[in-house]
Parts: sequence; structure tokens; C-alpha cells
Amino acid sequence: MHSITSILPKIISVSSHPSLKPPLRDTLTSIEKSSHQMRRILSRAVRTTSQDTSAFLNLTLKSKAYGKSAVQYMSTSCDTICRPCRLNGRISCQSHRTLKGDELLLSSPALSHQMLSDVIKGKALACRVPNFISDEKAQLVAYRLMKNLPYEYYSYAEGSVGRIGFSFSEANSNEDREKYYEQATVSMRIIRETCGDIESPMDRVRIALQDAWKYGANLEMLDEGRKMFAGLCRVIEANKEIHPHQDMVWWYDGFSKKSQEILNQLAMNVYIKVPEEGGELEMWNWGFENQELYEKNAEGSYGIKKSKLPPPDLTIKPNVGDLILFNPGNLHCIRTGSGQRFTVSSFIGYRGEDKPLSYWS
Ligand SMILES: O=C(O)CCC(=O)C(=O)O
Repeated sequence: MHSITSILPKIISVSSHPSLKPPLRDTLTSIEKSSHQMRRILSRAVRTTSQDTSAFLNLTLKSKAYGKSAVQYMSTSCDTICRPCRLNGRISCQSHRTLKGDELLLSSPALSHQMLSDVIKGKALACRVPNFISDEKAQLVAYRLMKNLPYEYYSYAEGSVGRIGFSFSEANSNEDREKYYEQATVSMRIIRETCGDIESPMDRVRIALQDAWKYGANLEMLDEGRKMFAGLCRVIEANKEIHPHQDMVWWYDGFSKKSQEILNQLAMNVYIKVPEEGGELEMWNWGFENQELYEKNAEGSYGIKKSKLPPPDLTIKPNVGDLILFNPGNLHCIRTGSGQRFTVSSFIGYRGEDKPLSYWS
């Protein structure tokens, strides 16, 4: 945990609130930083502050770069770091494990508001819609995409994890972000056209979300007016795995204020090719509370070594055509498989029960 004095001088222009007592007040300095840096530091600080610090900041913080969102965040301090708190405070804890057995995985023939909401709120770890796409259509789509659209490996997973489409998490510079937006709608159109007379899996998900969620669902625009890409096609080669990791946009996006508005995030995958043996999705009923702790445990590599973790709480063996959604703020990983594994994936953003969902890759 950071102390008040170690965080604030680094990040904030603060107004002196009457409740502030010297010498604390004296430590608060106004340091001008570029807005990018400022947001990065601030968003990290927000998630690593103790409850006292959070309450304190709530009274005092006024960040030029971050504006209203920062103050809004500050008001979400919690008494305990636990799953229900994550919705507001966006943190989870290892000691608070409440789900067992059947509660872990919901299954239904169609997506529903209730099912999505249950996973978002941590009442279930994941949900599955079996046969979201028929086996036959999934196989054909997998064949057409693989045959016509060459995939590239992620830089951190050369020879093991490939993808068609550019992922937002990789767009870490202004230049890359520009490239990401330029390609976004073009890539979606190319994927759609390559699927030919079969509806592209992402388009099907878009409609299913639109119908299921009371307030509908839209393509995310973390940068105002700029449509994001959704429907990344991910290939995992035989005998390769993805180590336990967490995906939260507010961890890796220090650029846009809007990513900090997202209260919770789901990951969705449509499985269009799965290996006969292996390829399971494994999930833990918790995640690291903050990015610093996560990165410390990841030791500079992508993901955490499984040997450092207790056994997973849930193992799902996906079938061809399944749609599976889960909270990627929980640690999750993919086991090695006997053959190639091919999915169409996106994230889903939640801003509240009475707000539209959003999606992006
Ligand atoms: O392919 C899967 O089963 C899960 C992929 C994953 O790690 C994710 O969507 O965050």
C-alpha cells in the first residue's frame, strides 16, 4: 500500500481542504505532468491506495488531467477488499472466496441480462451458451478465416499465440493507437466478408448482447468518436499455453479517461476450433488486487507461473460453437492442447445496470 505522502506529491494538484491537517497539507505540491503520465500514475495510485487514503483523497483531490472521474473514483473506498467491492472499487481479494461447485459456471441456451449481470457481479465465475454457433458453421468459419487471413504472432508469444486483428492492449503509443483506430472497422469488415455466407461470430455476439442486455450494447469508443475493433481471432498452436493473467482495460490504458469509467469488464470467446485433448480454460476465483502486485508476481513475463498459484477454482473444456463469458479480472489461463485452438474474442464493458454494455478487442 502506498502512503498518502508517497502518492499525493507525485500526482496531484490539490486544493487545501479544511479537514487537512499540517504537516500533511504541506506535503501536497502541484506538479505539472503530461496528461498521459498523470493519468497513468493517478489510475495506478487510485487502485493501490488504502481505504483511509481513498477516503482522504475523496475530500481533497482535484486532478486537472483526470477531472471528475478521479473524484468519482475516490468515493469508492471499501471497508473490505472483496468481490462485491470490486464492482465499485474494482479490486478483488484472495481471502474472499465464496463461490463453490455449480455456482461457478452458469449455462443457458441463450444470453440473458440476468446471466450477464450475475457474472459481472461475481455471482458466478463464468457462463456458457452451448452451440451458440453450430458445429458445422464454426468449422467452416475457422477454415475460411485461417485460409484467407494470415495471422501474426504476439510479440511476447512468438510461435505460440497468433491473432488476426490488432488488439487494443498492444496499442501502447500514440502512433500504435492511431494505427489501431485506422484498422478497426476495416478489419471487422474483412473478417465479416471472409466469413462469406455465414454470419461472423462477432456480429452474432453483437446482436445477442444487444438483445439480451436491457440497455443494449454498442461498439466501445474509448476515444470519443473513434470506433474500436471487436472480434479478435486468436490462434493457439498445439502444445502451447497461455499463462495465468488478468485483463482489465483500466490497468493498461493510461490514455483515455473513458476506460476508467468502465466499472467492470467481461471477456467473451466464441470457440470455433478446439483441440481434442486439452485447451481448457482455467479460472481462479480471485485476481491480484492491483497492477503492481500482479506485475511483481509476473516477474516481467506475460502471466504468472502456475506453480506460484493454488489450483484453479474452475476448469472449462470448451466445445466447438460455445460462447463463454467470464470476468477477466480473475486470474485465468489456457492449458496446452493436442491441436490448434481458434477463438473469436472481445471484451465487454459494464458501466452500470442501466447503461448500455460496450465491446472491443
Ligand atoms: O480462449 C480462452 O478460453 C480465454 C482467452 C483469454 O485469456 C481471454 O479472453 O482473456
